[in-house]
Amino acid sequence: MMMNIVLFGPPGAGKGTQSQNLIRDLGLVHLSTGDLLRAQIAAGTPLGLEAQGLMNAGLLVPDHVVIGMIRHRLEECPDAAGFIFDGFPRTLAQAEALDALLEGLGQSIRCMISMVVPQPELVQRLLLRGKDSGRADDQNEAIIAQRIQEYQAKTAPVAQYYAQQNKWKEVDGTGSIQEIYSRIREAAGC
Ligand code: B4P
Repeated sequence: MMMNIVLFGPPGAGKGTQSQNLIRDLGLVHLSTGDLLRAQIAAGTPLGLEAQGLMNAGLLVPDHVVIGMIRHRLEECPDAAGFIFDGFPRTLAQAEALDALLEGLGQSIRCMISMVVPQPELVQRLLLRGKDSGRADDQNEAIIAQRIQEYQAKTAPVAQYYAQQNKWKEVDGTGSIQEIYSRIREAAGC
């Protein structure tokens, strides 16, 4: 059985950061829709062009775009020991689509780890990253606020979806990266 973990939290919660630790230690495949979208933008594909304006404005990209990308990556990795889903699912439609895709493979989500970080710290972390990441969506406080608002309106309800399946686990996302990582491993039981 694959070990499939969803890392969940608002922008800047540390999903990408902690994903790196999990893939290093557990040999899982990292599936970050943010990274996949940025790769499409860098390659100048039609999909990337469609996504770029939305991302730079702090808005979510349409469900069908990200679901298609995830389907493609799952098909590319039939022998994976499991996946870390980072930044996906971000809407209820995406969560349902992910369950259906995994069911088609005879697999399921083991747990969803929700990282909790107070809003002022999120803003601070993202502005700090924006200084050298070159990410347009990290450089402006109004765009960061828009991303957090989008998260609260569309993404936060996804936690309830996993809670109903008894798969939702909450961890404190503040402190050192190593401390948070230990909390995640404990919550996931791995
Ligand atoms: P993402 O790339 O997923 O961006 P993110 O949420 O900002 O990144 P992440 O949460 O991984 O960053 P991290 O906390 O690790 O999405 C970008 C955009 O793509 C979205 O706004 C949307 O437009 C689009 N998109 C992506 N997926 C989508 C989907 N499924 N549906 C629709 N649209 C989608 O890191 C933040 C910073 O904090 C880093 O600098 C890090 O070093 C720092 N940090 C981490 N842990 C820390 C700690 N413990 N202490 C201090 N700093 C820490």
